[in-house]
Amino acid sequence: MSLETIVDLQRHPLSDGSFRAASKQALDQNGVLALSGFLQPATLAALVAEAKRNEDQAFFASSTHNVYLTPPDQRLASDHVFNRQVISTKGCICDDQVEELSPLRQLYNAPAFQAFLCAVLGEVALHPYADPLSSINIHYAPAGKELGWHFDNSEFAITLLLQKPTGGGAYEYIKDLRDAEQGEMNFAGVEAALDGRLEPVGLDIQPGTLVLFRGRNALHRVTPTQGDITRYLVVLAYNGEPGVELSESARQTFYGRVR
Ligand SMILES: O=C(O)CCC(=O)C(=O)O
Ligand SMILES: [Fe+2]
Repeated sequence: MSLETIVDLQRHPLSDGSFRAASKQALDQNGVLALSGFLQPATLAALVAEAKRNEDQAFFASSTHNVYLTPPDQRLASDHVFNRQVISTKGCICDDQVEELSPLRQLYNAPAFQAFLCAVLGEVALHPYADPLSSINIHYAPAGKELGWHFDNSEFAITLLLQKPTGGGAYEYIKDLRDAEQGEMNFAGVEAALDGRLEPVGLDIQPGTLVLFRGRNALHRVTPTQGDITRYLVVLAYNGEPGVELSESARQTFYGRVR
């Protein structure tokens, strides 16, 4: 299957210099880039069917986690913001459960797609996660399920919304809330966010939209789904360096296993 049967390249000419420049500018300015109608309608329909077919394999998170996706720090009080627990209940299937012939694998590996991402992200090359679970995930959020506030392990993430619920399921974020590269955790800012004293930005997108976001320093969450249409969302995860694994605590929380 060629890339143009997966991606609407008329609307989103991934190899075009000015398209790349505009995309990079949007990402740098907003911390998020949303390309609507990215997936070709037939591919979107095939991916919804694929997600549905494999829904019964999903693991649903049931433990809590801190926003940094790390184990608690015993030296800090249990009510310290570092140790504050939030709830994630969404389900997920991992890379090793994504179908061998899925268009998601073709998109993930396509040189022209990766070259576009590199140009927009300012990376030299992209590498899959070194663990067998984390590169391609499909998330499932039926009624009442959510993804709690967190910062990503990875610098950036790419998502594709496949199916949008009637209500809820909204992606919300607060940009530049910490500076992980400088070791700045910004406990005061995170506490303000968790207490609802900072107004998050909401991103309202339609199925078939590709979203690229820098989630390492932006606090973000997905609100609980309302109604009986399950939210289906794909995450395509890459790293700027080879050999990186998702942390074991994050894998345990979201996959229920580490391998
Ligand atoms: O479901 C989404 O839109 C965002 C997913 C996300 O933040 C994550 O997988 O870390
Ligand atoms: Fe995230």
